[in-house]
Amino acid sequence: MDQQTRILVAGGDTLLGAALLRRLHGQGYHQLLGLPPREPDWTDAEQVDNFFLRERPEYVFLTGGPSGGIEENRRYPADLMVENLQVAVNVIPAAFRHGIRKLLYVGSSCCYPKSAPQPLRVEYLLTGPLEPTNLAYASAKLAGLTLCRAYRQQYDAPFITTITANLFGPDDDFHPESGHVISGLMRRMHRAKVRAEPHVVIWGSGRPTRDFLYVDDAADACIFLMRHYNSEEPINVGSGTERSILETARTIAEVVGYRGRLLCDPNRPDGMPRRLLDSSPLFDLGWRPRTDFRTALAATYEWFLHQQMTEEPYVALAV
Ligand code: GFB
Repeated sequence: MDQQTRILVAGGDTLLGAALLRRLHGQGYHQLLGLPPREPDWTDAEQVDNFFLRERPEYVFLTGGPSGGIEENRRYPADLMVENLQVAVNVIPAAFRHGIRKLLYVGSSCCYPKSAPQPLRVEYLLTGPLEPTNLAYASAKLAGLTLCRAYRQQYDAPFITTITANLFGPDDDFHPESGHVISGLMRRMHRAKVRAEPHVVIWGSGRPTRDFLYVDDAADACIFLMRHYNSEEPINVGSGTERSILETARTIAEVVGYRGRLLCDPNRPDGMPRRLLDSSPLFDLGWRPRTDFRTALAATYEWFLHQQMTEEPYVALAV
């Protein structure tokens, strides 16, 4: 992959896709194809095929398909599953038919069985039942991982796959209900600070743990793997660190400057009890995340505040 290579980020409007475009651009890659909003609809097979025919991408990062936090997964499992399946079955075969040089498919840590040993190693995939709160979404992502492996086995296709930890950062969905835990809590704490509210509710028991990775680091890892990894085994992309939701909420409160109480709501689901990726295979290749957690949270909050100022006044008022 050199700076003249024709690169496609299929899903440039997703959290990770947007970060990939930022990092690739920053590293001097000029031939970035189909930048949002000129992306085709990746769920539409004809649009996808025409795009590959017209734009002739050589390298493809496949980050497309919708995702959301635990509540979004509870409300819209069918939509999440269908659209992620459609994106996979459109883009992966099209990439093969059009003879691309390499494809990287991005899976999710929710693909691991609920009760798998920790830290999660790729050999634990498909060894047990999934966490029910994200069964549909995770099944679609597992289908994408399996399809890439099938193309490698049958056609020796140059397709690799990653499993990313819980990502956060600029361009995340900060909606208080549909967002992932960091963006959702950051927004609710900001609102509570502005309104001087005495407490903020943390969903669930606060005890589950997650492996949080700043999205710019995740994007750098994907670029690194595109250059240096070529195996049919998926590879984990995580921070190497596990934090409880309550501990995470406290750090977000410090970054936001919210001094009220944090109350757990056990009526909301916890999701998977623990989720720490074993990222040692990636670290052994020579890659490490660069951004410490608090710095990443501060950068995310700064981005959020900037969005608040530039959004339409009525949206900003709703914090
Ligand atoms: O990241 P998250 O939404 O889902 O929630 P998963 C992680 C944990 O944080 C759960 C708790 O225990 C939630 O109950 N939590 C506390 C909150 N407060 C909040 C809040 O305000 N918002 C949210 N969202 N959670 C996601 C999947 O699973 O993992 C995605 O939903 C994706 O599809 C991602 O796969 C990697 O971490 O359980």
